[in-house]
Amino acid sequence: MAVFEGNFTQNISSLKFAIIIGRFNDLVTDKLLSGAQDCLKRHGINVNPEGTQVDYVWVPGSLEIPMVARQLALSTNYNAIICLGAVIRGDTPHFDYVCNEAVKGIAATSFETGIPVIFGVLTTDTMQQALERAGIKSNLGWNYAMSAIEMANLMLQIKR
Ligand code: INI
Repeated sequence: MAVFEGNFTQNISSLKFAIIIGRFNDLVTDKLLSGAQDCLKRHGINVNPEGTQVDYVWVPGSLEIPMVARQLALSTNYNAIICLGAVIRGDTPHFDYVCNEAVKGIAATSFETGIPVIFGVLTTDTMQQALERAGIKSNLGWNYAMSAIEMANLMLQIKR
């Protein structure tokens, strides 16, 4: 028997990622993106959009993230896909609809395609809480990128 665990050191130069970013609340999503890029870069991944390791796709809001994630996952060009969005309750009466559709669609995409799709959509009551998670206190963009590297490497191990 064996223990499988994703790591942060192997296959680094061959890994490919897509990052999908919602423009809605881009004060927050821009910062999540910076955190994710910082993490990928410090693990040796070339985050330059002109390079071969990370593609970036901007969408209007979190509701559009799942369909784009699905399309990218079906292309099989990526080891993992990171979805970045920010849904803030104070801004909208349809907070719950946007959150539910985003989480359902992202989870379904992972499940259907076998490509790790990381749920990096912040769901908070206030802009203050969102900003605290996007850089004022910590930057969860970093954590989402860590999950992407870990899952990319784990899938390479268990697909063998
Ligand atoms: N999209 C978000 O990413 N965050 C939000 O807080 C939000 N609010 O508040 O409505 C939001 N709405 C836009 C939605 O994601 C779609 O882009 C839009 O409905 C067009 O389909």
